[in-house]
Amino acid sequence: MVTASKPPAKPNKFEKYKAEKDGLSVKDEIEHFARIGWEAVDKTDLEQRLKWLGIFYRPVTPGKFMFRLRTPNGIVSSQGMRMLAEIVQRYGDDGSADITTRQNLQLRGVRLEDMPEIFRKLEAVGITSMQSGMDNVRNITGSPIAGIDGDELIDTRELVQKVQDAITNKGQGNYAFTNLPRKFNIALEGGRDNSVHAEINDIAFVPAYREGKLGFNVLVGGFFSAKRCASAIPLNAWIPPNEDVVTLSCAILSVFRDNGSRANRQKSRLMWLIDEWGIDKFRAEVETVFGKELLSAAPKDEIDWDKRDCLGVHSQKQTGYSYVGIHVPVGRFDAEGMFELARLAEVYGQGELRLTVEQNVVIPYVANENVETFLAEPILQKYSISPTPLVRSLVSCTGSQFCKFALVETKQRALEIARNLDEKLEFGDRVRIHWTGCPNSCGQPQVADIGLMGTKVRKEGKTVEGVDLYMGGTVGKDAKLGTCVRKGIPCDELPQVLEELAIEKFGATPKS
Ligand code: SRM
Ligand code: SF4
Repeated sequence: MVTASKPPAKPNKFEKYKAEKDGLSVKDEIEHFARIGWEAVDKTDLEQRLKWLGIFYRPVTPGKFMFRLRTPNGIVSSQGMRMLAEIVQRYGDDGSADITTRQNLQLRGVRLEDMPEIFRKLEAVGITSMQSGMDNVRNITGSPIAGIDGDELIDTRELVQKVQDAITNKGQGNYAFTNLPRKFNIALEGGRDNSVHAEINDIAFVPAYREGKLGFNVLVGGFFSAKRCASAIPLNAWIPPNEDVVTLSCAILSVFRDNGSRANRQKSRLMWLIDEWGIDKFRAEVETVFGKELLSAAPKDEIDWDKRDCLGVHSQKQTGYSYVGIHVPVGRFDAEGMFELARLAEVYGQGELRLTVEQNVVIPYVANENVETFLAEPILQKYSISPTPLVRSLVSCTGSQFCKFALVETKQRALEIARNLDEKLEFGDRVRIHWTGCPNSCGQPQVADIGLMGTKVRKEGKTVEGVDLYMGGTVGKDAKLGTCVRKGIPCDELPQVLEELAIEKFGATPKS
């Protein structure tokens, strides 16, 4: 078993329990846990270590677990989606699924006693949940239209899968990377529009030509946390789009694992280590583990487009085919919706669905002559291909319905406000609103035109739900993070505030 080579002077409580027993080891106990029932499971195993398998105890709904999968590059087979729908369906009103801001899926209402069977079923359809939570590498993102985008530079699908396989030992679990100092995000962009939000990942690979050869420039250290948000910075490295991507990812992870701070968890993300060492020393340490010389970065990358949201019907690079982007409001769907989208992918496509970081779905390979029939499918009334403007670009984290960190309810409120404003106002351009229930920033308010971060506010002698307002986030080419421009807006005043903002800053006009 690999452990941190630099024991912390004063380890935090997470480090103590990780040192006692690696999170991954609960894999061998899952049948036992299922037999004894969740109430009898050791508290740390229940509330913490199970996250190594993607099983999240929810204090808000005890006994009904959240189950986080891995969907590398956002790809799910229709067979897999149907299997997931069956799991969700079994839990009746408790069962639902969320598309996450890392183009991933989380199931709701899952019971611990069912987990052994669920794992067997998922293995049969090639889905893993291994190392999807806590101090692990999260779902690895890539362009949702990889391999079908006519303007794509590098098809990242295979590489993303390879990086995931290396880190998780092909989904079986890999003790080499289960005791990182903190969570870790990796993204591989192959398109021109920075679909993955490269700048907010601990490692991002972005396409770049070096001496006429196409490969990736490497960025490191991007992250959000309650105390600090930082954009990724250049490692000054370029690598070809081959196995080197896997080797370099593992090298960076090893350097982080062995040297990252394990004392204060607010200072444990990769950027803190880069700050401590300086980028040159960090690069040199990575190069040593990488085992060969790192080439310097290409002078510029190829991210030169605005970010696409992929909704609607678009021609593929394969002649005669289109991909169809389908909007799933704030990423939440039920078993019926999952079954239906799986069916559409099978009947009209090639049995594959893609997920986006905007929490939506793409169905590739719809033959052009079938697009009209496809669009007449009843499920597209619920999950539209052309939703109203604000709803279209709405993103939201989980919020207080299931998350104990949440200071506000998010998804339902986000939708209600956006729908009402869409009814009142006419919008020219898209306005991207991101909601996040607390400063952890899972809903990425800093990348939005309008970011709303949950907080508590005093109003008329009472504590009520409110938000801090973020603005100025840009995506795509030259993406930059937005900042907080106004604090403590009570949620009941928000519709008015947003209406004024939409008119003054985003050119919206009242509908007559
Ligand atoms: Fe997150 C913790 C949900 C993307 C930063 N995040 C949590 C937990 C696990 C807390 C908990 O145990 O309740 C949330 C689970 C709630 C639930 O029941 O769903 C949670 N995070 C989510 C998701 C589901 C939001 C969503 O609705 O899409 C996203 C799952 C992604 C995935 O598939 O793996 C999600 N979280 C993010 C992102 C966005 C991203 O990766 O682009 C961030 C900011 C980027 C980053 O990490 O640098 C993010 N989540 C956090 C943090 C703050 C990390 C830090 O360094 O301080 C926490 C708290 C923590 O780790 O201590 C957190
Ligand atoms: Fe929970 Fe906060 Fe993340 Fe929202 S931002 S899912 S409330 S931890």
